[in-house]
Amino acid sequence: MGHYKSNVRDLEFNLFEVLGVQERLGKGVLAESDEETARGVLSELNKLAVGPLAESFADADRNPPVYDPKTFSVKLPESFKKSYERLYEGEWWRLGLTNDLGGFGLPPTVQWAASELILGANPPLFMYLAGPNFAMIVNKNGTDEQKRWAQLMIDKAWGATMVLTEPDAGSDVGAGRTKAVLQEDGSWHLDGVKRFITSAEQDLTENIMHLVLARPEGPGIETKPGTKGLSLFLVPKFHFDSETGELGERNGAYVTGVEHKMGIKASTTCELTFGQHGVPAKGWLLGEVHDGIAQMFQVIEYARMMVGTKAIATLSTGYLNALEFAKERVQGADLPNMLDKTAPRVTITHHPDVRRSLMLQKAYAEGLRAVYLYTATYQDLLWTGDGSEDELKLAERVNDLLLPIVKGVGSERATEQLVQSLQTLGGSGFLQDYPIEQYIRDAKIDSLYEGTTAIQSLDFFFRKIVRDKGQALGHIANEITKFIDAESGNGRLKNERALLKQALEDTQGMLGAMIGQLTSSQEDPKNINKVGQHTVRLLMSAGDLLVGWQLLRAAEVAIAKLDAGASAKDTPFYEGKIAVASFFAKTVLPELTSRRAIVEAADNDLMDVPEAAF
Ligand code: ST9
Ligand code: FAD
Repeated sequence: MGHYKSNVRDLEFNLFEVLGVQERLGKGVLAESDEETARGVLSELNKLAVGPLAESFADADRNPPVYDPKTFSVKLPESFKKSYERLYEGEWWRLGLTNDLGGFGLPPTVQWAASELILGANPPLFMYLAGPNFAMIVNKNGTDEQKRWAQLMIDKAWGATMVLTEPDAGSDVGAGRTKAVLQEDGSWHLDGVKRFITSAEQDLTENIMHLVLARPEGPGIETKPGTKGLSLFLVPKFHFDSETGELGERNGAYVTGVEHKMGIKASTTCELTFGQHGVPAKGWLLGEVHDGIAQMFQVIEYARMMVGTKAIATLSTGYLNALEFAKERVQGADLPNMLDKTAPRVTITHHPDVRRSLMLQKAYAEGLRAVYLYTATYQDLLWTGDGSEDELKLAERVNDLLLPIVKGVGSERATEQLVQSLQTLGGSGFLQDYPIEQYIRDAKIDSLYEGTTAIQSLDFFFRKIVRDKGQALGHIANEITKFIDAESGNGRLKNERALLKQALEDTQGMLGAMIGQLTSSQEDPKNINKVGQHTVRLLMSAGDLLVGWQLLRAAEVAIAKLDAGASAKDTPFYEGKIAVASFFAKTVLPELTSRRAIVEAADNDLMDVPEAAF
C-alpha cells in the first residue's frame, strides 16, 4: 500500500447525507450529472490517487527537480512525470472547468471533494495542472483573441503560473516594482524580477502562460502606487501562433533559479526574470483593462481554497496513518492496571492520552473537511446561478467570509495536528519509513503562501466582517443559532448544543470587543494595534466555532441514521461522528471563553516594549 489513506466514505457522507448536494444535480448547468456520476468520479479518482498518484510522492521528495542554469530549465523526477501523465490522460484537469470549456458538469462541492484526493495523494501534481483552470480566468476577462489563447491553453495542455511576489513585495504586493512598458504594437515589455513563483519552469508541458502583475508605463498612463496601480499581463514562455497555437520564438521570461526547500520539493519554486537576458519579455494586458489586482484575486480566491483543502487533505491522511499504527502498536498496560507488572500489554489506543490526541486529530480532519465542503455549497450557488439576486449576492459574501477560515485555520490546524499524528507513532514517526515527517514538511507551506495566516486574519476582520458590515457573519451566526434552537439529536446533543451556544456568544463577545477597539481608534489611532494583536486569535476561534458546529451537524445526521437502523458496516462510522462532535464540544469549545477574556482585556503594553527588549 502507498502512503495515502483517503476517506471517501466521509466525503460521500458530507456531500450526500449532510449537504444534500444530489438535489442540485440533474438541472441547469449540472443537467448531465447525478449522484451516481458524482460517486463514480470519487471512486475512479480514489483508485488513481491511492495508486499511481501517491506512488511518486516520496521519490520526488528524495530526488527533487534539478535546475540547469545554462539552459534556464528544470528536470522533474521521472517517477513524478509518470504520475502526472496518469492524471493528465484521465482528463482530470476538466474537473474544475465550466461546461463551455469542456468541464464535467459537476458543482464545486464535488470538484473540491475530488480535488482533496489528488491534494492528499501528491499535491504538486495538482499545482502543475493550473493551465486549464487559469485559462478559465483568461477566458472570463480576456479580449476575443485572448479567449482563443485560453482555449489553446486548455487544448495544448500548457502550464500556467500566478506571478505576484518580488524580493521586496511579499505580503505587501503593492510594493512590487516590476514594470510593463507599452510598445507601439499594443504589446508590453516587462522588466523586473519575481521570486518564489510556483511551476514557472518544468518539463511537463510545451509552453507556460505566466499571469503577471506589473506596473504599467507609457504615454497617457498614470503611474499609481500600491496594488491599484498594478495590471495583469499574459506573458507566455514561448510565443505562439494565435490561431493554431504552434510555438514560435522563446520569450524573454527566464527562470534564473529554483529554491531548495523544507518540503513540497516536487513543486518548483522559481526566480522568474523578465527582460534581463537580452530578449524582451513581451506581455499582453488581460482584457485590455487596467484592473490587475481585482483580476488576480479571481485566481487567488481559487488558490486560497485549494491551499486550505490541501492542508486538510494532508491532515486527514496523517491522522489515518497514525490511527492505523496506534491500533497495532503494543506498549504498556492499561492505566488501571499500571501497578501490576504482569498485566497484559495493550495496543496504545488503550491509553487515554493517545485516545485524546487521536480524537482531536479526527475532529480537525473531519471538522475542517466539513467546513471546506460547507463553504463550497455557497460556490455551488454561484456556479449554477440558481437563486435570486439577493441570494447570489449573499452567497458571494459568505464564500468570501469563509475563505480565510478554510485557508488560514485549515493550514494552521493541519500543521499543529500533523505534529500530533507524528507523536502518535513515537520515535517511528521521526523516520522516513513513514510518511508523516514529509506531510509536516509539505504542509507547512500552507500557512505561508497565498497570504500568511496574519494576512488571512486581517482580511477576515477588516474586509470580510467590518467592510461587509457583518452581513455574511450575521447569516452564519443565524444558521448556527437555528441549529442550537432546533431540538435535533433526539435529546442526545443537549449539553453539546449548550456548549456551542456559549462558543457562539464568546466569539461574538471577542468580535464586539475588537469592534470597540477599532471604533476608539478614531480618537486614539494607536488603539488599532489592540485589534492587530488579536485578529489571528479571532480567526482561529471562528474556525473552532465552525468546526464544532459542523461536527454537531454531522452528529445529528448520524443519530438519525442509527435510529433508523444503520448497517453493521456503517454503525461504527456513525458512532464515531457522535463521539467526535461531543469530544470537541466538551474539550475545545470551552477554551473560547478564556480567549474572549484575553481579547476583552487587550492593552497596548506589547506595542510599548522597545525592540531591544525582545
Ligand atoms: C502564491 C501561490 O503564494 C502559491 C501556490 C500557488 C499554486 C498555484 C496553483 C493553483 C492550482 C490550480 C490547479 C487547478 C487544478 C484543477 C485540477 C482539478 C483536478 N478578495 O485591501 P486592499 C483586491 S501567489 C478579493 O486595499 P492592499 C480588491 O480588488 C502570492 N479581492 O489591499 C481590492 O480592491 P477593493 C499570493 C481582494 O492593502 C484590492 O485588492 N500572495 C481581497 O493594497 C486592494 O485591496 C498573496 O496572497 C480579497 N480577500 O494590499 C498576498 N483583498 O478594496 C497576500 C484585496 O476596491 N497579501 N482584494 O475591492 C494580501 O492579500 C494583502 O492583503 C494585499 C494588501 C496584497 C491584498
Ligand atoms: P513577508 O511578507 O515578508 O512576511 C514575513 C512575516 O511578517 C510573516 O509572518 C507575515 O505574516 C508577517 N507580516 C507581513 N506583513 C504583515 C502585516 N501587514 N501584518 C501582520 N503581519 C505581517 N508568490 C507568487 O506570486 N506566486 C507563486 O506561485 C508563489 N509560490 C510560492 C511557493 C513557495 C514554496 C513559497 C515559499 C512562496 C510562494 N510565493 C508565491 C510567495 C508567497 O506568497 C509569499 O512568500 C507570501 O505571500 C509571504 O510573503 P514573504 O515571504 O515576503 O513574507
